[in-house]
Amino acid sequence: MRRLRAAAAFVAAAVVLAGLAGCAGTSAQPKAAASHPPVIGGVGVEMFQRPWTSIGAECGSTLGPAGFSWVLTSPPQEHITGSQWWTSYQPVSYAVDSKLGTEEQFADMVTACKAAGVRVVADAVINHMTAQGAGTGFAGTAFTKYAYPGLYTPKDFHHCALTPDGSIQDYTSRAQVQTCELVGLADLDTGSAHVRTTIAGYLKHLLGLGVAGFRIDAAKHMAAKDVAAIVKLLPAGTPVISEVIRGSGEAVQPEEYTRIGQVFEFQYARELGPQLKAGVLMDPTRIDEVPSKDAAVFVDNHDTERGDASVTYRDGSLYLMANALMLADDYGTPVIYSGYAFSDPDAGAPQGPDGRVIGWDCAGTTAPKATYADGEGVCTEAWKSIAGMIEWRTAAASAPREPGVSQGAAYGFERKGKAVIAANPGSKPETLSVPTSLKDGAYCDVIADGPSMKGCAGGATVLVSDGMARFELDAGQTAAIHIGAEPHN
Ligand code: LM2
Ligand code: CA
Repeated sequence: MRRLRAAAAFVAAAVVLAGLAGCAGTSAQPKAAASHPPVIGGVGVEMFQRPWTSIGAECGSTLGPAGFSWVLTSPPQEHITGSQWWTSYQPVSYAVDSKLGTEEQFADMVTACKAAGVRVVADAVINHMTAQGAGTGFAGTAFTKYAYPGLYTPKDFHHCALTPDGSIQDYTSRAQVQTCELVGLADLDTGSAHVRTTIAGYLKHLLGLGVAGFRIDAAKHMAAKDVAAIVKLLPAGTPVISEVIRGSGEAVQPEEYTRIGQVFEFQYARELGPQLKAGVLMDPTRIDEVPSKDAAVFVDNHDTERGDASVTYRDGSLYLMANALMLADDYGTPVIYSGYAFSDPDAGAPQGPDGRVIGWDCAGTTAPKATYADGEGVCTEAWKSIAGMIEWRTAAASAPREPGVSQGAAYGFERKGKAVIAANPGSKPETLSVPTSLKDGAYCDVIADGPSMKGCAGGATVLVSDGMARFELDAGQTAAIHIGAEPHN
């Protein structure tokens, strides 16, 4: 056992060293840049279906002060009309005019966010256009499927003959996944020079409006070499995060895209969520996950909260716990998710008579609620526990994650010498002692009280003595302390 562990640690160290050797280099080696695609880093938040004016306001009031580095917006381009949220994923043109706002509002949001130290990442829907056969888009552009004025004509699309209706059926077939239609969405021929330049033109336009990078929607459905060719047309250093939903046995895997940028690692939540639901937390296995530097991770996103996510806003304290554990981890770039409550998975965010989403304000929300009305914002980004954990994460910096300890359902771990977290996903109170090298004293609990710099406001503390952080945890409670959360002696 001991030998095995040592061997595993040795391999891990060797991998880390190899990684360092690859990027540290000895200076003027232009190749080094190519082996390390740009990473946006820090902590991000997906603000799903939030109008640009709402995001701009929150950058100053909430996101900047909480320490978020970037915000992921919903797709900004013109789309089909309708009340469902997913109209955003059926582009009609690349005009920045959508249910979420105008180009001017988009630019104002970017300016406001930049002023608050928050970068804007846009969701780039570039694999396809509409599934809808004909109509007029949100900004007034008339279209038919495969013909989008000023952009594309039928020759710019794959017209796959591999399935009876041209839609993807078999995910073990690379050709189907990448050249047939995803749920009937007109599939762009991303191998063509015209398509690549047109897409890059749109993305450059967004960069001109100040965005910092992109989520590449449905990246799995484009050959990695096509995505790479498009990204290559953008200014060097533009970070992208490819959405490649990992599926075992599938032809296309996330690893193919890590030379372009980070990928969303879906496996992370698939491992963490069920542990919380079962009330049995364990150290992460990292099996079937890309290396940390290549991963963007999340507890849920707009698709998985409507799909297979085990833990969502509906789970209150467990959802908070999942997000806190993700922020405490030393793996990947964490992305918090903030959407709205729904009972109908198709239901869009509340719209005004003009079809624009009305938006909501999270000032005043400081914690998860027991219940939400349909359409009500969840406001995860405004929870003081999240801001507290971003502070905790900054304090933990690059300190490694120590092996966890358990007592009953309670589980906790230290980021060596810097910070300790403990969580009780069980149904009764637990006492847990976590080994730590923090000095003795009473530390502010940043989950209960938010960032300690704001003064340990509620007075919740955790005692450290004799090399142990001693947690008393109610059912469903998470607590976290760090080296900057001044001991109160
Ligand atoms: C994504 N990532 O790869 C997005 O994260 C996901 O939200 C998108 O699907 C998808 N890819 C395409 O961009 C969403 C939504 C689908 C919806 C599509 C297109 O999850 O349900 O499909 O957008 O709007 C809808 C209907 C579906 C219908 C389709 C075509 O829900 O039943 O399929 O339109 O009419 C026949
Ligand atoms: Ca495709």
